[in-house]
Amino acid sequence: MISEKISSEQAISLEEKYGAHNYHPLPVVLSRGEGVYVWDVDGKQYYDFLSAYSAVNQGHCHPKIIKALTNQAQTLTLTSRAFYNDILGKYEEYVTQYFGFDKVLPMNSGAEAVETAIKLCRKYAYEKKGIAENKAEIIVCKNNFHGRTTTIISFSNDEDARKNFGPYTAGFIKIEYDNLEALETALKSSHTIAGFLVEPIQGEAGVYVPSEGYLAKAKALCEKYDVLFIADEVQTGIARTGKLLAVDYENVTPDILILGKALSGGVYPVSAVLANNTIMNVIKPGQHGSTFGGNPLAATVAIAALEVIKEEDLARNAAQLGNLFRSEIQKLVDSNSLIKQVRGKGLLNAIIINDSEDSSTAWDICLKLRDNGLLAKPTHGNIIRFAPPLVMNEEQLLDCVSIIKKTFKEF
Ligand code: IF1
Repeated sequence: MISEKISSEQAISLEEKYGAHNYHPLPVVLSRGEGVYVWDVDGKQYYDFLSAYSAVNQGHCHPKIIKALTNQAQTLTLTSRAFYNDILGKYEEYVTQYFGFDKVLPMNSGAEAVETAIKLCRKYAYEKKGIAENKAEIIVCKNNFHGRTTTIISFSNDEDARKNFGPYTAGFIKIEYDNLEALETALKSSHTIAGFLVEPIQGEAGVYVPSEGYLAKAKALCEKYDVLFIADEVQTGIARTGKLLAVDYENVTPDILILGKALSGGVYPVSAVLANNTIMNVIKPGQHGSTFGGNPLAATVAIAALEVIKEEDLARNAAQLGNLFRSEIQKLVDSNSLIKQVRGKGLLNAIIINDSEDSSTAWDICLKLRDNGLLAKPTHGNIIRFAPPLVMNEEQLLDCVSIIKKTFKEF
């Protein structure tokens, strides 16, 4: 059954009939991926300019990561944490030293890691700061995206993400993103604030890069008011923005660091929460966990995925190609009234289409880009995200730029 070839139409109708309609995918049916390329069921080749929302930074099916996966998969995939195994401790040492923290709490999805960070922050507030039980508040930013669990959408202001999923979790204060005054006002407003949870660049909101110095000053304010600075680098981390972490641009060390997506190179769900002992040691046996969290397969894959980032110097490549991409697209902005702006850092970029949020222009452009051999997808209405795998080379990037220019000319 699975091995039988299937047409695009068949694949789409099966999903329509048997799958929940929680997505509206671009009409293209992929069957193979390698490096910066994906192929559809008819063998047509595309550049992948979404990278599975920045999960395949290392490129599709990276040989080193696949080898690690297949070897471990034939040896030991899951022990649960009821017992020790010979992989997890090695991974915990590797990943904590890689990012410079004392400890890691391994989870699976990004949302699970965000939930874990919220629980850790609250528990620390009660047990180390003496905040009254159930009174802890966490400051978050408007237009945030941290995942899809009930608690996380409780502090979302995206109606699609939160409507009719109530009742909502309490204990969150929303402030303007990239606004230090708003942050200080919130920090002053209450003595029960436990943490500030922030994306170093707001991805889903449309790749909003905050002002220079925002992250460093926000961290300083958190220190001043003894509040934990929690960086959600699920999308911006793992070299995507041209540094290992987006916070590295401002030499900010978060109190709690959240990772996911490309932590596994898109090969397996792997996420992680990192913190130092004073914070992480508030978690005692039996107080948090997950069946698959930190399993030998995930741990082996994550080590390989992180080694690739260093061995292939993907942060530097992302920084260089990102500058080239934005300077090339800027020429298009200057010459084509359809594009208002290009923005981003490293290879996390977006272009803003000169049309209303609810127009289908961005979608129509993505359909044309698909016809021209490049896959991308709008985030909100009129914003198209461009995030290719970080293994792309200059020739491929310039080829993509010419596809984008050609497509916009057709509009
Ligand atoms: C969808 C995009 C959205 C994230 C940040 C945590 C998570 C994500 C900063 C949760 C996940 C994914 C989820 C996916 C679309 C995509 C996404 F910006 F990356 F494109 F939605 F914002 N923190 N982002 O970006 O991680 O539980 O998904 O592993 O839900 O539609 P997850």
